[in-house]
Amino acid sequence: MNEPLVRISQSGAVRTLQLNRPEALNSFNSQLHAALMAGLEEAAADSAVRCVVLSGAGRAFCAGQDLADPLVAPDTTPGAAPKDLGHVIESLYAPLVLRLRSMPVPVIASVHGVAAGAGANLALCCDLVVAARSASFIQAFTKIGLVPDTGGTWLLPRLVGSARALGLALLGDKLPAADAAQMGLIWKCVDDAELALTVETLATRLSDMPLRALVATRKALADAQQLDLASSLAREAGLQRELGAAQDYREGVEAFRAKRAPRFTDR
Ligand code: LHQ
Repeated sequence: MNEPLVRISQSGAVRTLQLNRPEALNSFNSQLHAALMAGLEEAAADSAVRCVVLSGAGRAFCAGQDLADPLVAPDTTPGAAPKDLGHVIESLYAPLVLRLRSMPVPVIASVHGVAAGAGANLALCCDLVVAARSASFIQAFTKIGLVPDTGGTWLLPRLVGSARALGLALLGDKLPAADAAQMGLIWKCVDDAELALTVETLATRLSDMPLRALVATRKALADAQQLDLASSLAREAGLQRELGAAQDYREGVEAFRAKRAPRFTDR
């Protein structure tokens, strides 16, 4: 039987989606895009899933777009039309980013080995990025004459500020995970042997939390980048109004007052 392009597993309420094209460092072709999108849709629709972990099989997280894929590989025949990379972004990468950022549950990127190009920004789109010490992040785009995509131009300056975003994007150097954590590009860098357990513990912890609050927090923090203070305050009021009417708020306060652990059920 053929290996699936995305290996899907479930442990408790945690769904793991593992990119599985190790022979090409999990680089994206159309089939991998379709499999990942389907895996995310399935996880989003399944109320038993309360956290998603994204990882890669083999020695890398993801090397970005598969540059050998005829979809993007320049045709060297004289007079051949250029490949429409804009269409590739619009039809594959942009929907993937928007799907990830609108997941009804938190998403953790578990990064070992290299995360390059769209693979780096795919990880950075996740809510929390935990990387093994031997992992690295490469904004590989300018090296092949392109700009950062998969949300990179939006994410990088927000995560690390303009000066560092420009340095990373212009130079395309390999950034070790420890430096990525130190500059605030990712949440955490851990020793290689600790990656699996760290991610598992974090995912279980998130899956026990009030998910609607987590998802609203993700969106409020992102949206606030475009808002002034008064508008952010108004937005916070609106979100508290909404969340304050939900079961998880009642449960959280009741558990606090009863000095017991809460059991959150909303999704
Ligand atoms: C690969 C790839 C790869 C195919 C390694 N493709 N085979 C969006 C839309 C439209 C167009 C274009 O792009 C985008 C977004 C993007 O993602 S652009 C950026 C695309 N990615 C890159 O430019 C990264 C290219 N790869 C590398 O720079 C290196 O391979 C890295 C730094 C990832 C890993 O280096 P090493 O650990 O030294 O491994 P390697 O280079 O020896 O690669 C191992 C194999 O994987 C090798 O194949 P081979 O048959 O020789 O063993 C590579 O050709 C293959 N591979 N990345 N993106």
